[in-house]
Amino acid sequence: MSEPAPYEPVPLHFERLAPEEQLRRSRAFLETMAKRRSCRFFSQAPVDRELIVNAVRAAGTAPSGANQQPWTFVVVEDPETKVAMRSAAEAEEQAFYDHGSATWRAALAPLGTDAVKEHITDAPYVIVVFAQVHGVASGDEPGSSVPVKHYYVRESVGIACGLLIASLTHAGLATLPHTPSPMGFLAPLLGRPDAERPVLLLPVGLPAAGATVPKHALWKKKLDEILVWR
Ligand code: IYR
Repeated sequence: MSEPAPYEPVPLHFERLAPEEQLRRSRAFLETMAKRRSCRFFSQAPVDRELIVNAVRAAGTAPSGANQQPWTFVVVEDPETKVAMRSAAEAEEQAFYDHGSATWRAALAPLGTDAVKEHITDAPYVIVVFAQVHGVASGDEPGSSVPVKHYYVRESVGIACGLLIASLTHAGLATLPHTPSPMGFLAPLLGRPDAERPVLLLPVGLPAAGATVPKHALWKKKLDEILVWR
């Protein structure tokens, strides 16, 4: 089995910003993020692949438990694969909207969601984020492999998803974090190994002409409801 890398400190490269520049960047980023809204209606207009690649690279810089980086980002652009994902997701969603928890459905009512998921086929890209519940290392026998325990997988992948959405938003793209439940169809459909679990399906693109958002989604908690100083 491969040994872990030894501890070896190297210099930290850190760009110190002037206070005014810190404030300028902080405010500009806040202004961009404050305008972000999940978008359910996508134009089919193409989007530069580099925007997607750069966002995945940014997500891949996320801190993670033991720096194990337990994530895989599958970018679906193939129309047939999108159609297959949409029909599998819609079948799951239909079951949820017909028979799912009444309390849950009531909580979603202000969002106006339903089982129709045209965003999966309309958006030029759908990024499917997978969590690697364990890693794989080569075993003692030639050609064999052994599982490697991964730590804080949910937290790590959650942080990476946040960076992914922030990066795409910063690049002027619209996204929709979509979590069809239980998403069991995604790993086989996308040819992912057993150790990977889907976490998020993220259509990415530009909003369709006339796209709307639910008024309820404009509401964000006030600062004093989310920030506590001690
Ligand atoms: N997965 C369903 C239901 C849904 C659940 C939550 I939590 C939402 O914030 C929105 C929808 C769907 O995508 O319609």
